[in-house]
Amino acid sequence: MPTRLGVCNLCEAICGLELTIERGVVTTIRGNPEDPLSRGYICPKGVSLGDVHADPDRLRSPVRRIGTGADAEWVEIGWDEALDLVADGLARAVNEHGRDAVGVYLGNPNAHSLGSATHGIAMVKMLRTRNRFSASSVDQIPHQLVAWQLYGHQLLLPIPDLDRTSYFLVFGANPMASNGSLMTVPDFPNRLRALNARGGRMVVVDPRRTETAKVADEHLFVRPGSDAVVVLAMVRTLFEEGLTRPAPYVDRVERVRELVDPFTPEVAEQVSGIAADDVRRLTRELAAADGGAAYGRIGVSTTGFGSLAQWGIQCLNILAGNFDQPGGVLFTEPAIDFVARRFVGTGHYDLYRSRVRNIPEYAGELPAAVMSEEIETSGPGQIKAMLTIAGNPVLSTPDGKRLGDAFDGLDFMAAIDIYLNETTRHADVILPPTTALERDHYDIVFHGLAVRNTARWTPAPLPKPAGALHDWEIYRELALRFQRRLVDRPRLRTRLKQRARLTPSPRRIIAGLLRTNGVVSFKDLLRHPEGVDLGPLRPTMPERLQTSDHRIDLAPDIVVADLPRLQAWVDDRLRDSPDGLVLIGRRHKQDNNAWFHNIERVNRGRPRHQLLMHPDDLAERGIADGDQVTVTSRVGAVTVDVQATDDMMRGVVSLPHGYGHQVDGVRLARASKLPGVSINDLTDPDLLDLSGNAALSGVPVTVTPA
Ligand SMILES: Nc1nc2c(c(=O)[nH]1)N[C@H]1C(S)=C(S)[C@@H](COP(=O)(O)OP(=O)(O)OC[C@H]3O[C@@H](n4cnc5c(=O)[nH]c(N)nc54)[C@H](O)[C@@H]3O)O[C@H]1N2
Ligand SMILES: Nc1nc2c(c(=O)[nH]1)N[C@H]1C(S)=C(S)[C@@H](COP(=O)(O)OP(=O)(O)OC[C@H]3O[C@@H](n4cnc5c(=O)[nH]c(N)nc54)[C@H](O)[C@@H]3O)O[C@H]1N2
Ligand code: SF4
Ligand SMILES: [Mo]
Repeated sequence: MPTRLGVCNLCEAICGLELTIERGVVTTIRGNPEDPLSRGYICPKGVSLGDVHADPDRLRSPVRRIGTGADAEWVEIGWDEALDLVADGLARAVNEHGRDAVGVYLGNPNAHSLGSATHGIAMVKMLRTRNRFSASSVDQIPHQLVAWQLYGHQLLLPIPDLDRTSYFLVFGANPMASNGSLMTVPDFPNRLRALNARGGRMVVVDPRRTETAKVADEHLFVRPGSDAVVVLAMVRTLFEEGLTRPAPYVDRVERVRELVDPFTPEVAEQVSGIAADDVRRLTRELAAADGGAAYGRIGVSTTGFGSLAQWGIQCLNILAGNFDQPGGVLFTEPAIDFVARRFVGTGHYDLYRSRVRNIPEYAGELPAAVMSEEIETSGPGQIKAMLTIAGNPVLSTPDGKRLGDAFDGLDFMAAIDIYLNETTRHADVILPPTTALERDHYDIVFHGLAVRNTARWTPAPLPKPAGALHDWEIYRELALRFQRRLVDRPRLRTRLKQRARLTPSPRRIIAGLLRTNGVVSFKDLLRHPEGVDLGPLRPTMPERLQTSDHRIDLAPDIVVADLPRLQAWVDDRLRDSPDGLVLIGRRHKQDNNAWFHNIERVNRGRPRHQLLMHPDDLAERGIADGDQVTVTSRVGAVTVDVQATDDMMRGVVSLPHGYGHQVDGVRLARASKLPGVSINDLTDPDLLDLSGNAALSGVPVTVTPA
């Protein structure tokens, strides 16, 4: 049976695959045991990748919408007509209302497509709009802002050395379900087993006893949104107990000591529910470990104090002597160094602000949480036309329902997407690119965030169908056609440079980048399609720092300026401890953000859409397990089944994100069979971190019988 090697691009674990292909159809997918990073691991979603390719509901040619709402009809059109329509719609908005009249949202799969890295970024730049949004601001902007401030580049992120650590302290992440994030770690379950086998420990801090918490040595419940205080109390404990061991290239350590002084373990206990003694003990354990790593992920970055929490976690690792140490946290040395090469800029903050609410930009992006108001509010700079690329923000961003309504008020909307869904159904035209198995892949992003240095070039395992376009070809065509229609075009020299950047294929770009980097050649990668091992993470400090003086300022002004707001939040809670319920999200192994719910292989089995709630919280409200409840927040209400479980902390309820596929009675592919509601019809666009990241976690709600 013919087999081909492939790669799964669904999540950050980037597992290597072995596909059996019969007459153009993928019949089985296995993990590739020869892959030096994923070592044969695969999860249920990876097994189903062929189902996306074969899915009859997937769009295979451009479609144009005729009519609106439930009466809308979708008509297939040719590529030339479709690209012209989109270029016309976007250019008209700019010509009539100025460049900010086009809004663009980049969804999560962009991070997993080589074409989006090599050509998508360039196309978006050519739109020259300030109304740029992406999934980053409902995800990891706090990490990026802190990395930029401490290390000089927003993507220079220290990665836990999971294969050698002896103490792994996890805040707000569930790698048993998510397979790791900002820590590419395929085969997390086995790597964890190895950690245990060498006598190491994993401690999980989470408001839910998650799949990861259940296999941890210890789990501590934490009140959502309070991690910043816990982490700063740990930093304070390091000082108090004389456990700090900062490297010589770290500045302003004394300033940090002063700043964290108000955040005692006792204060942390009161706001978080974690006992002061535990705060002290965890600190000692982390500091005493021979290679310890503190790690915080989306559960802490999507809170009102995500940046302070991420800063605190960096301080913990740096001060406890775990930074740049084997077994601690280290920077990667990817074969294509996107940091040193400035594939994306170093980072910037508050160069301009959003028009309606005056929220600072971060790195050229405005928060997704301001998208609706920028579409709805008339005046100069209003978004009149929108382009979404591989995103479903109606389900993924706060108050998504309102965003869907806002989309209907646009003059024009286009989507580059492989499905008709809650977001793309508002578009006038949808442009579907080839899918992951039909395109070449090199992971510029996630090799650079992985627990081991590896490199891998994967030629497309399936051929490009006749008449199809790769995403990078769509970006190129769209960019050029758009620009041709502009009244106010850039100078010829700029245009020629842009065109030159869009011309070569991703394959040629990767070959070129590898040649100049000299770590591993493109030829080597062609000879080893399973991937090339470049070894474990190594100390690189201080040379690797991207700060101008090659030093770390541990108390960056932008970040510490948010401490008074945290103090006020703490004071509030110390005055009257809130007894209301708060809502958090969750991920399941079988879910993939806001899509994949029509892939039957992963959606058989028990329903998993329920609101999870502690039995005592239910009893208090006279609600029984399995009842229907109405969950209400400031922005909306949803009705959903409830499931009693003492895996939830008291006072905290949980819904998965990416559900709620039945919109206004419109049947969206087969996904509409899946029950559930959208958590983001409850999340509040007013709740933001300093960085503009949405505080999706810890949203105040009430729960009543439906
Ligand atoms: N409440 C709450 N909300 C959250 C989260 C949470 O934890 N809680 N998580 C947030 C996070 S971390 C993220 S990253 C976002 C993700 O949210 P989004 O950025 O909206 O991304 P997805 O939900 O993955 O949607 C992917 C879209 O891309 C399309 N697609 C899939 N593959 C391709 C492809 O190859 N090319 C193209 N062009 N399109 C493709 C799919 O059809 C789908 O429409 O959600 C965020 N929203
Ligand atoms: N199976 C699957 N895997 C995925 C995805 C998916 O949709 N499905 N999405 C991918 C994406 S886009 C991302 S960004 C990553 C995210 O990867 P992870 O960060 O591992 O994501 P989650 O599983 O949502 O874990 C977040 C955890 O934070 C907890 N939490 C919520 N609020 C708080 C809080 O205030 N404090 C603390 N300490 N914990 C809190 C939640 O209970 C949850 O267990 O996963 C990726 N992998
Ligand atoms: S863990 Fe699963 S979804 Fe993630 S890359 Fe591996 S196979 Fe794909
Ligand atoms: Mo994400």
